[in-house]
Amino acid sequence: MARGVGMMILVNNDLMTRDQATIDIEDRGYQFGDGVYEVVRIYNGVFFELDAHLDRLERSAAEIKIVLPFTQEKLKANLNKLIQQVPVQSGHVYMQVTRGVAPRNHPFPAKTEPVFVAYTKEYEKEPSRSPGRAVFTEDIRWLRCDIKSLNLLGNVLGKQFANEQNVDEAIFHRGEWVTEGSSTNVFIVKNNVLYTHPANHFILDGITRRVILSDANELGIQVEEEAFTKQDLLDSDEVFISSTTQEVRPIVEVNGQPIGTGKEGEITLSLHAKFTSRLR
Ligand code: DCS
Repeated sequence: MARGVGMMILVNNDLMTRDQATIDIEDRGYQFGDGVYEVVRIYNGVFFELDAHLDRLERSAAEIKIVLPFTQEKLKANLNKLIQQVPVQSGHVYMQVTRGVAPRNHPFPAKTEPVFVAYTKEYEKEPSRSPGRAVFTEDIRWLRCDIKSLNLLGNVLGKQFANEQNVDEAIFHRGEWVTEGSSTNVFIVKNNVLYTHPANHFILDGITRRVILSDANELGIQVEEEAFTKQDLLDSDEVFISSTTQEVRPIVEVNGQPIGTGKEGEITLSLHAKFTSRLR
């Protein structure tokens, strides 16, 4: 990331320039990945689904026994200060909280203050939502994928694998069962029924995923939160992925095999249209 002039970082309750923001070498986020994070989209200068993201941040933190060092109200006020200082038209805010700074030792330190950091990014161009391609790869992550943890090695290796094959996403599976993408949730459509993995410890319960499920209900699309296999996915009529940054993105080829007609499907299109209509 460029050290752009005017880039401001929120560190706990204070706004500062990037050069002023320093991270201790014994921050547990740095040494253990001991922390959690969120990415919130900004459309037309406004946070999208901020409350849902802040609730999830609090939940992720609580699951690893970090108590946020401020109330959600205070955090919201701080984030608003951040985008007042550095206005963002279309982009996102990244935020993370770590357990804090202490001499390196696995157990939680007796006393430590969590360290919170947030900064925004303005997109130079809108993220692509053109039909994408994916590859399957074994889900080697731990069994608490519901926690939005800073430990992203499995995700990073998955995305790198996809990049090396010149495709857009790695679709994880445990044995035959599809879980989610390396940074997205995965949906399939078969005979006009929308399927996605249930929100349990095998996946991150995506905020975009929740919006899509509610939109599908409103559109009268039958929804089943049910796990499906790799073969189900290959045999489906439509596949799409969802995330804060990629919204609803059609996947038209997996492991070199075309899905359905090989073009963006109708249900995918209608769900993206519905999603976009929320942003007006
Ligand atoms: N699954 C995983 C593993 C993710 O990392 C993400 C988001 C999602 C699903 C989708 O969740 P949201 O709909 O709440 O975004 N990944 C974020 C990330 O690391 N960068 O951008 C989004």
